[in-house]
Amino acid sequence: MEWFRSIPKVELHAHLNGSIRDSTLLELARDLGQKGGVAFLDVEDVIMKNDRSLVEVFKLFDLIHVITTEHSTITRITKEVIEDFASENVVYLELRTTPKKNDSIGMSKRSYMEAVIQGLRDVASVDVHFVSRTEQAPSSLNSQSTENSFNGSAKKKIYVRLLLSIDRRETTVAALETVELALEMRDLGVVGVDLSGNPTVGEWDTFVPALSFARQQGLRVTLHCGEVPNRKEVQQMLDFVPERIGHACYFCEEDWRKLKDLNIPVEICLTSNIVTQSISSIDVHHFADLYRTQHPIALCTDDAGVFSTSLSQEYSLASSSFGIDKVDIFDLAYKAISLAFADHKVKDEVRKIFSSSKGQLS
Ligand code: 6MZ
Repeated sequence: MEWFRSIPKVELHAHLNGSIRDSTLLELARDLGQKGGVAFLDVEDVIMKNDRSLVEVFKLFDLIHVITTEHSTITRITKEVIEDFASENVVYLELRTTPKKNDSIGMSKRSYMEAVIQGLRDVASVDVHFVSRTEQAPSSLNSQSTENSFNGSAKKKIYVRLLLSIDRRETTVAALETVELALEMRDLGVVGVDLSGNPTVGEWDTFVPALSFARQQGLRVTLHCGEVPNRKEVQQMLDFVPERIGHACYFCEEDWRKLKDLNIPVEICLTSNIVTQSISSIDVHHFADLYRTQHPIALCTDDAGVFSTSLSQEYSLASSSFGIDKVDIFDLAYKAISLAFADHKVKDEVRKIFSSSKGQLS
């Protein structure tokens, strides 16, 4: 494991509320339990459970969202999630989260995202670079942004970019609101939008206006695709030609052909797919075929907290399950850089970090 931790890595599919440390989640649940907000013992059981079906995972997310409702909590978990990824040498992180509106505590989608940005600013143990487009463009949100560009310090560095998720429970109007917010927050490192949430809920047509608008405006789009069997939706999603998709568990021959013809990169979440039983066992995972045929792929955690994994563990699992040696594992991690939604300048910087780490191969 030590070697897998030590190499630089790129994380492209990580949900904020799925990546919370167990210790933090338990602490927050205990606090809320004392206030009578949840029954702590029940919550503890759910949080510490190891095997979860997809249905249970979405129940858990509803519970997590109750526990993490406050702005200050969103700021705290963002800070910790960044620290955790940086501590295992993730040098570029695309973090996704669903902006939430909650009138009872005065939370708007924008104020939710401001709490996330505050979490990025609060990280002190590593240098966080999260400004994407220009470091001078003034906007109400980015007045402190230049402070977070790298300035020659010796601290560990992590580039962070954000994706705003549209939850499949949302309406067309709510989805459009998220895209508008993403556009307003480009100067703070928002590079794209994601469609996620319980895959058995919602219809593709509901989200097309928002996703098309995002694309028109130059945002990148990634979709959770084929996480449950849904032939028609997989075809519709592939016809949309997103810049990336996540999962691709329930694909038929024709879907694979289309995906490959269109060269759409796939975010691969091995542990998540096995734990939720979307894939019956690692040896039949589609990673093997995509890797062998050199299709663009990136190993990702999905929900490091919920699935008790880390990006290092995902690389280690791929190596041991599919017999990939260190040189090729390093190469797999390196190739994920080109699939990032950040601009070329950032990707070049990340490539430099990889080049200077090549010594770790010997
Ligand atoms: C689909 C998922 C997911 O956005 O509140 N999410 N959506 N499939 C998955 N595979 C297991 N894992 C996480 O993070 C949690 C939210 O991300 C989505 C769900 O909408 C979940 O509520 P945020 O930070």
